[in-house]
Amino acid sequence: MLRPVRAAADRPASHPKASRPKAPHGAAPLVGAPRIETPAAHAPPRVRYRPGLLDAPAQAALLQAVRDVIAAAPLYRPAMPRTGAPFSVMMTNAGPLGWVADRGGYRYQPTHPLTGKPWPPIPAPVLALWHELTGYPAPPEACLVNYYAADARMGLHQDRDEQALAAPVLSLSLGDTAIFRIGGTARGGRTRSLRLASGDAILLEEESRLAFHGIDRILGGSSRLLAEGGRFNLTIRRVTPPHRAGA
Ligand SMILES: O=C(O)CCC(=O)C(=O)O
Repeated sequence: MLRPVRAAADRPASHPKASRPKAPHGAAPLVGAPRIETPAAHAPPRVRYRPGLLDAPAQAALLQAVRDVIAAAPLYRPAMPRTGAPFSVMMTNAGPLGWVADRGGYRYQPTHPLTGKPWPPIPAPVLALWHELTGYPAPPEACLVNYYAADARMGLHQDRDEQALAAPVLSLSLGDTAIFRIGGTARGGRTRSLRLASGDAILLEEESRLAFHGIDRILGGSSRLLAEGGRFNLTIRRVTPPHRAGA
């Protein structure tokens, strides 16, 4: 069961915006981000941050959904384009499209790279959260599942393999707390960090949609949700613009 949105407390260029973005459904803007009136490419923008969005039953239900996805589409270790260096993070996907990385590059594809099977459907609770939090008029097409063991990390990067850059990116955390780092839309500028604990959600949208972001480290043992330890992150994205997909 998902905890309801609290009503009152609740690759191209960036799009700087002077005012705070409106939160969907009258929810207050999310806390945890400093007010930045004129975000520049080198400054970390606001992100919508929902600490504790998912209560314990909702986390358990989402974890079971993740385990079901993994049973159908096993976690595998992607590799960096060109060098073939392995990621420290393991990945799988749900949805009509999955994000993959290998020597051939970064891309979306409809099938698992090892099994050749279509990715399983995006779990219902994930679809519900997407619609509740984003207000985007089309469903997501990709739910990337990242698994971080205690020593895994993810370097600063932009999410820019999608054509639907007007759609937000929703990120959900389960398990050990992660130190999330976010900067501006240009590499090398100021960054700031945020702790993402189990049940937290963030949205990259508007001026933060193309912000550089990554995971510095995992605080091993900070959650007991995963028996094996570590952290799952679900990164939920619309890949194609709705008019092209007919959605
Ligand atoms: O694990 C996270 O919170 C971030 C994941 C991420 O940046 C990505 O999958 O592109």
